[in-house]
Amino acid sequence: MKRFFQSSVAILLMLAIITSCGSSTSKEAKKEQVSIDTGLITVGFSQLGAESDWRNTNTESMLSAFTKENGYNLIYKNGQQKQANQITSIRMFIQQDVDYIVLAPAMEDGWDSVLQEAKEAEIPVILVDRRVNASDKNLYSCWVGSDFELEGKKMCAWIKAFADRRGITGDELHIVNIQGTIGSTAQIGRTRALANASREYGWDLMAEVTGDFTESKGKEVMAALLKGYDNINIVYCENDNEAMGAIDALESAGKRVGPNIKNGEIMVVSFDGVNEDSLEYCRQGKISCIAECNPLHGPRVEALVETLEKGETPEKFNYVDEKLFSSLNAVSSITVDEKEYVVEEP
Ligand code: GYE
Repeated sequence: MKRFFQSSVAILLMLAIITSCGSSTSKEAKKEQVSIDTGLITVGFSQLGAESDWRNTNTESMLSAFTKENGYNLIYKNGQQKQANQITSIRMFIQQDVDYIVLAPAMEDGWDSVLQEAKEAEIPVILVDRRVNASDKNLYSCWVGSDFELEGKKMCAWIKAFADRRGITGDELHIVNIQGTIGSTAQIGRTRALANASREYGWDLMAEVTGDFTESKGKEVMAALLKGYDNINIVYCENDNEAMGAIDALESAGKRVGPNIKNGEIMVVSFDGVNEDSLEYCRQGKISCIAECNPLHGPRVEALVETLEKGETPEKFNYVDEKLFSSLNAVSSITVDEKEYVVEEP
């Protein structure tokens, strides 16, 4: 493996200043500072942003796996939810001749050229969390993350079972989807699962609008949806931060949030299960169901690097197992693709 960039001892790189991250908080800028020590494996990590609790937990997991004690120089860059920033970071990693590039891509499309550049520089790329839609799968060595469509299918199976249990027919479910960042794997999978279930069960899926995975946008979008539709009884939020924002908007508009849709409550469901506040909402029944999305990928990515260091080929696609949380006792388990999932306490 190449170590040529590491020949000088402890070069302090103020990377935050070099690239266009004017909006970085000082905390983020601090995370982006790095000192390069000789003899360690250098990893450039392009994180897509800091939009959610999931993301922040994921970043922490990466930072605590790729430490000097574990044998790594980690160059962390926050892309601020912009693909252009991530492409700039990857080009910088290539110039610095890092040993590995880890990419958590904002969206799926548009990575071919920069991945080709990394390949020509013989730097292996590991994808984490979301995926890329590359013309050639050999442009990256492997991926680790969640099955986002499965998460969505589990959620829809839960909604279906819940509605059946309460004697609510499909056409009585008036749903809005507050989507994640458009074009990201998490959004594509979760949206597809809901659209397919709506078609299959005759649910009234009235609107799909992006909340960009943030609390503020979730709130804004929910307020707008309430102006457009007066019969919403299910809000499918593609992450917990959006759900927190949506609940805020619903309550500010005088709506009651909860599972008793027959009695006029509006049911909120979401994804992640990382943030303590949303888990608490789930315990209270304010969020009726959460499909877990596990962000603790640091050690998993490190294990993939170790495999590559040994000259071995890791599995191309590495999925993590995830749960389903609800405090309502109406549904104890659901089955998706012939596999049973027990609904657990949040
Ligand atoms: O669900 C959301 C985050 O890609 C799995 O991105 C990730 C999603 C996660 O912003 O909270």
